[in-house]
Amino acid sequence: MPALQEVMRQRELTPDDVLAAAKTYVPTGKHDEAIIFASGGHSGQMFMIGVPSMRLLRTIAVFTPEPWQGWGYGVGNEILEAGNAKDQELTWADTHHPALSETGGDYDGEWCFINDKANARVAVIDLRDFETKQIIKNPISMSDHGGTFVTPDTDYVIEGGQYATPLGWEYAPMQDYEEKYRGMVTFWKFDRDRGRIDPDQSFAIELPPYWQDLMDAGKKASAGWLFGNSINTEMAVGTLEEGGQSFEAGVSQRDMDYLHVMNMAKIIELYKAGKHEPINGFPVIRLQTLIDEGVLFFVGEPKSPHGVDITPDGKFIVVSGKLDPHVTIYGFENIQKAIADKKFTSNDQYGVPVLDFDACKVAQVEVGLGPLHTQFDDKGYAYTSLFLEPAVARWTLGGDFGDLNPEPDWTLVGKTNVHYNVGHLLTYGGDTVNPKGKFLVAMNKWSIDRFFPTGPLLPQNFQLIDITETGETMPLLYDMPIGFGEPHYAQMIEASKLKPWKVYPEVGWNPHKQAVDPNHTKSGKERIERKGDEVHVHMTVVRSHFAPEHIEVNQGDTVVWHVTSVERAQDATHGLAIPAYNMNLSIEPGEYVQIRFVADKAGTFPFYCSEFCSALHLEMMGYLRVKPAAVAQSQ
Ligand code: RUQ
Ligand code: CUA
Repeated sequence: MPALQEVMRQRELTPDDVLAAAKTYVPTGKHDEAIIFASGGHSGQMFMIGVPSMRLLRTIAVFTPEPWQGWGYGVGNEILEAGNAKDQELTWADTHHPALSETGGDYDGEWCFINDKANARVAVIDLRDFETKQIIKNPISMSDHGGTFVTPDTDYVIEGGQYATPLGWEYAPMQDYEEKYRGMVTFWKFDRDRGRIDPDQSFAIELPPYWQDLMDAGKKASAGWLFGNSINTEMAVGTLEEGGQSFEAGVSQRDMDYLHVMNMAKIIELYKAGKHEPINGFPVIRLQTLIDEGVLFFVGEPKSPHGVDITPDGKFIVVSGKLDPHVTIYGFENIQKAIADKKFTSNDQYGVPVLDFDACKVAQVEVGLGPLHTQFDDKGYAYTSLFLEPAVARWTLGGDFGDLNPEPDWTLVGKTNVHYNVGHLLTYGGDTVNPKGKFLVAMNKWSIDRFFPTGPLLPQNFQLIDITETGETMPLLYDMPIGFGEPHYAQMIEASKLKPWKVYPEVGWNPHKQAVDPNHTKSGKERIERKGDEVHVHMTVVRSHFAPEHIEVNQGDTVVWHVTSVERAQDATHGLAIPAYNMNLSIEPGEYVQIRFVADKAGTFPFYCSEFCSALHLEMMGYLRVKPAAVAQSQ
């Protein structure tokens, strides 16, 4: 193809570049085969990204008000407020780990959960309309990190803590650290029929004040168990000001921290049997109860561990120690046997039995510097991110699964350099019982020279890597700048597993109830009704007008504005921007929304449609007139 050769010459592209482009290019009108749901880091949102094109498809507003989606500007406010920390309003979050809902250990494409590390909150997103339906503030913790992770059928959403505080986060001096500070894991019961977490069936467990880090729920062979990492088993309290050690130094002194092994099925039974006490009104199973009932064990893990990832068959637990060049692989059967044989080397200072490391360990693979997280594929490979190199390592899982002394075929196969400082990585379904292989994305924290410099603050870099071939070959295909927050984890699902609505199922649909709302307005029935101090506006929207267009109220009236889109055409979204009252709605085809506010500012306020919906979009407007109280009274 002479034209192709000419373009390659002019743009200085190598054959490998052109091959990478051909593997990722998605022509107009065609869709991506997979979708990434990425945490949005400090943006507090989630991002949907198409693969292999790496095009950003949309942001999902979660913890942060977002005007385009009308989130927190009249609608969604109660959901956001439910996440307040006591009386403090929160308008951002540090989202870390999205968790797609699972059935039988595989993504089912129905729900997504995500945590806020900064304030220990969890959100529920419905994947029919990609809207946040619920935000929950953890009643006993101000910090989480090991969340969200789901059990194989999404019965529970797991939220593990991070920085220890007294449970309920009341004041306690650092001298009281060992006695008063505690860690936790919270088990949020998910009610799939209602599409909500049910706080009344949820509970937490009290843990020693080690900083619990990532978690992963057992699956298949290990279903019913939960595994979690910890750092700061030193219980360093940070003595820099007294001439001692910083947290950085104090927290990384020991060579081993503790892998937490939790018998989740039994812990749930303890909760159901009432073996808990309330803290801040929330049921907590005490540490002593966990010890007495034999449902919590520790195993040493080297060194300042970060990721804990369970193999697709559920038989092995892979732990990466940030300061150890190996990944350590524990066998679930080995752990069970060590528990049954009481192979404890000691108890920790709170009395938790510590299992013999060598009895639980199956293998260690030297993967390289700064291993963090591991994902899997369909060929028996595991992939570990190496923050310090920075690279992605591919290694083989020991062949004979289930053998307590497998042949030493846990081996490093190859590495691909990434740019730069990779944190999490993800493969296609890479944390499920059914990983697909094919693509891997390195979620790089630094981009340095990869893009045009956007000032001193640079985007992160998602790098798409082709993992279809076996052996050492793992070519880099594409760089995607992420200039809107620092994503931590992400998951990739087949696009065909998602069943999004193209328009809301019926006119008058209330997305918060996922049902037709009795208050919706039918065409021809638009009206304004006064009920005491409340003025109810029953409005419809359709290209390109509001009905009614004139709304006159008295200063001090409460306006209850019911807006129904009678549109049935895909993508015929309207907005409703109300100046001075800081409101903007996104009214999608068929949607019913209700806003309520006190008309405390007198004046003339042109409201208008804020989505370019038609040729006469500018004409889609109306007037809200708020008559001053003095004038209204004199009439
Ligand atoms: S993590 S720092 Cu998932 Cu590696 Cu939050
Ligand atoms: Cu409706 Cu613009």
